[in-house]
Amino acid sequence: MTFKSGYVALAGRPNVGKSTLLNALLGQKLAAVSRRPQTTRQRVLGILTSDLHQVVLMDTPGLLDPRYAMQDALLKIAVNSISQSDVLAFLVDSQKGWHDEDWNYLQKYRRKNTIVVLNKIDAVPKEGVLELIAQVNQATGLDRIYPISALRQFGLKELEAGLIELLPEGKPFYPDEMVSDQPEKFFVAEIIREKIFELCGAEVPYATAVIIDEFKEQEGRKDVIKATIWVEKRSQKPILVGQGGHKVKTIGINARKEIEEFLDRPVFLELFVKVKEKWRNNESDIRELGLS
Ligand SMILES: Nc1nc2c(ncn2[C@@H]2O[C@H](COP(=O)(O)OP(=O)(O)O)[C@@H](O)[C@H]2O)c(=O)[nH]1
Ligand SMILES: [Mg+2]
Repeated sequence: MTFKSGYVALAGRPNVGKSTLLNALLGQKLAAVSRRPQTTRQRVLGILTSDLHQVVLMDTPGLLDPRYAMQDALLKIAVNSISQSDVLAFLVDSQKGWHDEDWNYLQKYRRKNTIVVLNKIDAVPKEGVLELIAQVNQATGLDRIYPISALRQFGLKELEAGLIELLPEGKPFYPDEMVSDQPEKFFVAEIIREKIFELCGAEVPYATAVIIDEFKEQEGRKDVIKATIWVEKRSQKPILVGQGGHKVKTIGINARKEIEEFLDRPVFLELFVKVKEKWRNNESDIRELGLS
């Protein structure tokens, strides 16, 4: 049999479960997941390789109507990923049903090979899922519709088989031991960002960017990681720092545990909180913070 390999874009509106699906398909946590929309800020690659195929999954920021410069940059990343893909896997949140917006984005970005993934079926009664499949099929004319739960890991085998079926024949793009194209440093920053989303209310997480200033591996000693959490207003700094530094300390402890799991070695993590006024509205700041 000939080897098959290609790129699959996991795309859809914010919060439909794209990052959760990437992690579930890889059986490893790569992408930051959160209950809030717009946690994903970069294209994250996850590479699934077997003897017969290589599926290069691209997690992407959510499709939305951009309201500020950072959202413009995010939408561009998503649209570029879709245009580079061999297969578009368009995710829909089954709990929310099929919306006009899903239909609009699907029409706009549809590729020759497009499948629809109905995620979160664990939260919907079976009849609801069957109705949704019929509805999506009628609206889009697509018959490759996969009901899954990324969280509970239902339907993933069928989905994976469906993706492989659509891959073009070709050599692998990456060595078979490679799981992502991003360096460890990137995932460390993502883990810290995820903890900020978990621990800080409302607006602040969206106003933050995490930059790893130092990542030093040391023979026989713990690795040293120093990171800065950038916020965009003076008033946001005390919210992140907390009473007597309590908040940033908790972010640090939670992040360190997960970073150690991810790297499979002990680390020393130091966090700083700094202000860069209105960075989300400033294109050069967005570039400097590595977001475009
Ligand atoms: N019930 C349920 N929740 C899910 C499922 N997949 C993802 N979620 C939740 O949906 C939220 C958004 O997930 P995330 O992967 O960050 O979505 P993204 O914005 O599309 O990347 C998180 O709270 C996830 O735990 C699923 O299959 N079932
Ligand atoms: Mg995401």
